[in-house]
Amino acid sequence: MSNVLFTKARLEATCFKPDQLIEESLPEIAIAGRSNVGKSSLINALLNAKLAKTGKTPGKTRSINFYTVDTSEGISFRLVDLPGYGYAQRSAEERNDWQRLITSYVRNRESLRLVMHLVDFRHGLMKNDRELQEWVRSAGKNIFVVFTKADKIARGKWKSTREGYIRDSMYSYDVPIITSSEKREGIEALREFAVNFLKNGGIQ
Ligand SMILES: Nc1nc2c(ncn2[C@@H]2O[C@H](COP(=O)(O)OP(=O)(O)OP(=O)(O)O)[C@@H](O)[C@H]2O)c(=O)[nH]1
Ligand SMILES: [Mg+2]
Repeated sequence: MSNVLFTKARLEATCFKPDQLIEESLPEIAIAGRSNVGKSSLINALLNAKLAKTGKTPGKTRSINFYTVDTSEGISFRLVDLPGYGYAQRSAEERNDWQRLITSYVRNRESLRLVMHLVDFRHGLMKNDRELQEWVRSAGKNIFVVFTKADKIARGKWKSTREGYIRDSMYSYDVPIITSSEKREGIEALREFAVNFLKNGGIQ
């Protein structure tokens, strides 16, 4: 496949409560991960636009944000930016709201084909990442791990670092892609993966 392009992207909706979710008219790929792992930055890199708000302080994204994307391969889909987890400064009430919003989205959303699970390449899976993997799988959804912030690790160590994480009981639909939004690494490979996945219908 030649270079897959995301030709058009727009923010379709911002949802703070389960009853605000938009209609399921396109296949969806959600971006999940710990606060500050780089979810919104990766969305901007994929869309080649500054549509998602990013920030140095964790807990930047509080809502589920739906981006509608057209591609050069003739298919359209939605990229869904989820609020991060594991942000200790949050009140118990906020954490409960997060849980309710995300679990109801992931469990009930039929158009959700894939959860891209973003993991900081420096740290690998933490306890709450493993919990996420467990309950997303129990909801019957596909998980694909994407490593972020690879620019923080020497390139010569990329392969062995990834192998180490794969051996350490991590679940991923395919070999995880290593990315850096800052250095635009792995972005084209990820676009291609997403479109191929959607084309193949996302085998359960
Ligand atoms: N070095 C480096 N920093 C990055 C990269 N991607 C994101 N960051 C930084 O990490 C911080 C968090 O990025 P966000 O994209 O806002 O993270 P998020 O996962 O959306 O965070 P929440 O919305 O709080 O859950 C920002 O300061 C980014 O500049 C990367 O590839 N390399
Ligand atoms: Mg964010």
